[in-house]
Amino acid sequence: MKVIVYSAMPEDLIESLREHFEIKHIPDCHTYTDLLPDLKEAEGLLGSGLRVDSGLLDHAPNLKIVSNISVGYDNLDIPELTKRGIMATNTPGVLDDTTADTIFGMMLAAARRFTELDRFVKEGRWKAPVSQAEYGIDVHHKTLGIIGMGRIGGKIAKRAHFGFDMNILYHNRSRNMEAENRYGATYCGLDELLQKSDFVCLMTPLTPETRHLIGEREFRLMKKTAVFVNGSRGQTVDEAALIRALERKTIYAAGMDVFEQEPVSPDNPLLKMENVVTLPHIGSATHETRYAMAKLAVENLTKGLLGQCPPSLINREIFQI
Ligand code: 8YV
Repeated sequence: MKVIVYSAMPEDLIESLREHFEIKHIPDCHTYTDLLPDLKEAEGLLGSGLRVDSGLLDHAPNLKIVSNISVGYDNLDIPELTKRGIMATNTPGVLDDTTADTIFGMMLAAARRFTELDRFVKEGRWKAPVSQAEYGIDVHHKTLGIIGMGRIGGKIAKRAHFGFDMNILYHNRSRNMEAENRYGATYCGLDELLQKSDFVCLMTPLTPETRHLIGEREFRLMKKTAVFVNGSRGQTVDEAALIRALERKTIYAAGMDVFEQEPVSPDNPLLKMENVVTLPHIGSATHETRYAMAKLAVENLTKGLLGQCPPSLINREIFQI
């Protein structure tokens, strides 16, 4: 069976795949056209970020499984894969703590102005003890609003509750009783969360319903002192509205790990703003976690192609066909 691995992958995991499959490794793949010579015979596709829709699938008549090395799977056309009887898998669970750490880092950096003041020191502008001009705002004991209380949201709530004594509000498709019972999180509507939170943390998956979930109206509902952090996908926020909100000081600061266009354009006004912390989509990017994600993706693909149910199968109906 032929498998295409289209992202960088640790050598020991490539070797474990070679025990069962013929592997074509194309680590520098940008569009599916880079895979065209091999797609026709491929039964498995393993990697992260590639758009998999009918454009690709029409060239892959033998494909049985697409194993995504990420928890988000907005790059996959799930209905189309399901219609064609192709399994789709992702990597939930193994990146929750690391991503929650990143979110807390961004909250602290934005509220306490770490990146701005790091430049202040390195550029030789620190000439006297700091004054009010360099003060930030506290994180501890504030109200944190989490939009999207899934696994990662739960880990953010855990840190907020036990580490920072924060009051937690959340908005989600369904109630998360673990977050309520263990971390004291209170379920509320989106508008109430936006109005009451000092920190607004966006963690929803990107779906047609969450595209531009946060825009002009939502920024206006937030406090003038609010810190907004996006750890989901760039498209969940109307970035032009965010830029206006920061320019007009409708909110205090933002932490952005994701952008509408990635890699972000050097002309993006967010990059010129001192009160915005920007990261290059590193939510899960540690050696340990990226290895764990790749390992789970390999397990998903191997089980799927060897006739067992992959541990993180998204379109479970495939297995009932
Ligand atoms: C990266 C992520 O997009 O898992 C996700 O949904 O956002 C990230 O971990 C991805 O894995 C990049 O390689």
